[in-house]
This record gives sequence, C-alpha cells and structure tokens, in this order.
Amino acid sequence: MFLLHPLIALLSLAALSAASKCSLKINGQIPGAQAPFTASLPSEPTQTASTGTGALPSPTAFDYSRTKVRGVNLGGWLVLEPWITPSIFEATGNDNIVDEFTLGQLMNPNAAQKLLQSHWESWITEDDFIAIKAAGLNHVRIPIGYWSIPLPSSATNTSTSTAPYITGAWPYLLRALNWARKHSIHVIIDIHGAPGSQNGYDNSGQRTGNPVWALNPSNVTRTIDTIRWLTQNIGGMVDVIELLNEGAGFRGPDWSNAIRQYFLDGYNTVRAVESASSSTYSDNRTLGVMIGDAFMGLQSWDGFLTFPQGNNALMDIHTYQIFSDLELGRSISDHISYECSSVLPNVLSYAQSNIWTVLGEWSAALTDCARWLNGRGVGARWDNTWTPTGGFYHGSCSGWTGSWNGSDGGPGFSEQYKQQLRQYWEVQIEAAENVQGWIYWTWKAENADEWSYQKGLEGGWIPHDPTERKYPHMCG
Ligand SMILES: *[C@@H]1O[C@H](CO)[C@@H](O)[C@H](O)[C@H]1NC(C)=O
Ligand SMILES: *[C@@H]1O[C@H](CO)[C@@H](O)[C@H](O)[C@H]1NC(C)=O
Ligand SMILES: *[C@@H]1O[C@H](CO)[C@@H](O)[C@H](O)[C@H]1NC(C)=O
Ligand SMILES: CC(=O)N[C@H]1CO[C@H](CO)[C@@H](O)[C@@H]1O
Repeated sequence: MFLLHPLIALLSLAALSAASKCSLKINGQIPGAQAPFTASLPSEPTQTASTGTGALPSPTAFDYSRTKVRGVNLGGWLVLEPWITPSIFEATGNDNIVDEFTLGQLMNPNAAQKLLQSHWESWITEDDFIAIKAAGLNHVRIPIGYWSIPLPSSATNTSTSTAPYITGAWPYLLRALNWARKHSIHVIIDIHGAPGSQNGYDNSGQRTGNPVWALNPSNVTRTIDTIRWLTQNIGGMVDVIELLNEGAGFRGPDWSNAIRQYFLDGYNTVRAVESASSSTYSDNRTLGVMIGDAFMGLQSWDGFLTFPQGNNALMDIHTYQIFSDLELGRSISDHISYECSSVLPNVLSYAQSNIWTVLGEWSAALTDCARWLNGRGVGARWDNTWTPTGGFYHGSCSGWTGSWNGSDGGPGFSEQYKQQLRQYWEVQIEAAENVQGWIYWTWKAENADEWSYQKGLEGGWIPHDPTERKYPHMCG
C-alpha cells in the first residue's frame, strides 16, 4: 500500500491481502515484519515493531525546499563493505571473499546466513536511531542491495533469482523503518546494488572489472520492477526512493544513456504507483525520487527532471576528495579552498536552476588509509601500497586511521588531526547547507574512526549539535 492517510489506513486494514507483507497500519508500524522470519533467527526483530503504543506520530512530510537535510548513511549494514566491517570478512577465513557476492558464492550457505544474520541484527539497532536523533540529525540514507528486496515473480517478467547472494535482510529493513518512524527520522532508501552491478565496486555487492547492469536490458527492467514493488510496499514508510547509487556513467555512452533512461522510467514508475493508489496524504505529498550524477558531472543533468517534467526530484552528489593522488596531495587548507571555490559554486549553480541537491556521500577522512577502503587486500594510495596509476608516497598511514583514542593499540588521533577533521567536516557542511543539505558517510565503521560519525561525536571533532561552528564562514 502506498501513502496511506492514517484514517484511510484504518479503514483499509481489513482489505490488505496476506501477500501484502508490509503494508502500513494506523500507528505507522509495519505489522508484517515477522512474515519472512524463521525460527532460526537469533532474536525476534518484530518485538520492537509490535510493542508500539499506537501513539506514534503520523508520517510528516519533510520540506526539502526549506529544511536542510542533515543525515548519516547506514553504510556497511544491508550491503557489506570490507573496510567498514573487516571482522566479517576475516571471519570467513577466505581471502577470496571480497564482497557480498563472493561471500554468498564461496562460503558454506548456512555459515554465511548465520554470519550475515548476526550482523544485520547487531550493526544497526534502535539505539543507533536514538543516537542519530540525539545528534540533531533528521535523515538516514539506507543502502540496500536488490537481492535483499523480496521481489515476487508476480511483480516481474525477469528473473527473480538472487544467487549467489544470501537473502534475508528485508525484515531488518522493515524494523529499521519502524524505528525511524518512532524516532522521527526521515528515510532515503537507496538502491546501492543493482542486478549485474551498476559500477563493479564492492559496495554494489560485486567487485568486478566487468559490471553488466546497463548492458542487459533485463537487468534494468528488473530494477524498474523492483522500484515499483518498493514503492507499493514501503512507499508510505520512506521519504525518498533513490533509484540507483553511483551508476558508472563514465563507462561510455551505452552506460550513460541507459542510466538516463532508467532515471526517467524509474521516476515515472514511482509516480504511476502513486496515481494508481486510492489513497494519499491529505497534503497531496508525493514521494521524493532521488537520482545521482553517475560521475558525469552535474552539468550533464541540466534541465533533467525539473518541473513540470519532474516534481519532488532530488539530485545526490558524492564529493569525496581522496581517491586520486592529486586530491590526496591537498593540505587541509587546500581542501577547504577546493570545497569553497569549486564544490560550493558547482552544487549551488546546479541547484539554483535545477532540482533539489543533496551531498549524499562525503566524509571527514583526509586520506584513503582506512584498511581495505580500496578493496579487501588492496592497499592505499596515500602510503603508495596501492599504485593503480603510479602515484607517489604521501606519508605513512599511521595516525590517520584506526581508533581515535588508541583502543586498537595504535597511536590514536593527534589534537592537530582532530582539528583538521573538524574543519573539513564543517566546511563541507557549510557548502552543503548552501543547497539542500548533507548525508555523511558513514554512521559506523569498525576500525576507521575518521569515517565514523559516531566516533566523531565521541572524539569531539563532530559536534552534538550539527549547527555548532568552531570555524564559521570558511567560504566567506
Ligand atoms: C509481464 O508481461 C505481461 C504480458 O506481456 C504484461 O501484461 C505484464 O504487464 C508484464 N509485467 C511486468 C511487471 O512488466
Ligand atoms: C490536494 O489536491 C486536491 C485536488 O487537486 C486539491 O483540491 C487540494 O486543495 C490539495 N490540497 C492541498 C493541501 O494542497
Ligand atoms: C577509547 O574509547 C572507547 C569508547 O569508544 C573506550 O571504551 C575505551 O576505553 C577508550 N580507550 C582508551 C585507550 O582510552
Ligand atoms: C542478476 C541478473 O539478472 N543479472 C543478469 C544481468 O545481465 C547479465 C547479462 O549481461 C545476465 O547474465 C545476468 O543474469
């Protein structure tokens, strides 16, 4: 069901079909979260979902035209990344397991299921939503892989096989959506892994030099069918559906054209579900539909999905500045100048004549030193232990990653480094709040505190009130 007005939801509850696992009910919780669970679960995620008082707030629209998005990504949760949770990959005992695809492919299925289930159960809990709220944030962006979305065969004419991926994350997403609702956190659900992989990065589920999403129309059709099903089933529980994370538009015109067409078709698919829905919110709100620049530069998207062709469309731009030797060569003051003189004018001029624009991934990290950031078993450009394009030695990685307070036996973060992290964090927020806002990557990481919002709060380089400034007006 989609966009249920609470009263209509009450009246239509009886009409919900058994197949409609996750339709809304009056208190805004999802009653069907137990359906996909089996007795083998370590604990029962539905307990939280079913103990609601019924007094939860009804869904409230987020006004992207006036209110700044301040959020975190729940990275490494429903889509694994080796650098975010190295312990999971180490636990496999197999160096060839480098992503979620190979984890499903090379591990004993029961062991893999157990490993993932305990991760889904523990990596993000209700306490995280409480802490996110307490940190003054209003959004989470939740990456998910297509394999975790239980698309029934009735909803697609393409394959529904998800092999070799391990499935079962869906109920954990539903539980999280209930927590988000309960704690008044807005949600962007983000297709981070598409069938065939949309970029070949490990964070798409599959690290490969040969991603095929855009090359086979059935992969794209399947993704559209997934968007339709998502909109029908959780459209009333999220604020924004992001159609595709980091599509590899740089791979050539076959890719960039497929991505463009997919964004149009995906947008229209969401709107078609809305039109077909018999009930809407009284304020006529529609779902936000988020696209990304697909590494093609914002100027490639001039006039795309602008009103009246599009409405409630958002652009997600990622602004990391550490994935080349050129960028790693910047001092902190160079990074600040770059943010103010390049990133800010770029996003601002785009947003002023186009669609709402959010810096949907960025971080305070100043190096690529986090272990396995570039892939399991891969080194860093920073210390020249990975040299994809030659490169040079910028320095030792010691002191730039790991535990900020030395709890991993390392040196911890110096006062000067923490000050740099704070400055870099603030300047990026300053730029982002000139447009519609920001979503930090990422909330948690096992042993890369420079990337962790949670550790930033603890270590003091991220303030508990995200409007607090130690370095105001860095961009003038
Ligand atoms: C599947 O194919 C049938 C017959 O062509 C069509 O009516 C139906 O709409 C298709 N379903 C989807 C989800 O595309
Ligand atoms: C919602 O749409 C209806 C029909 O177009 C219109 O009459 C009504 O005024 C709208 N409500 C709001 C709050 O904009
Ligand atoms: C570091 O901080 C953690 C909390 O994240 C704390 O448990 C630990 O005791 C601290 N370790 C040191 C060495 O201060
Ligand atoms: C998951 C999925 O359906 N992947 C398909 C994507 O396209 C390739 C061919 O290019 C198929 O082999 C995959 O099965």
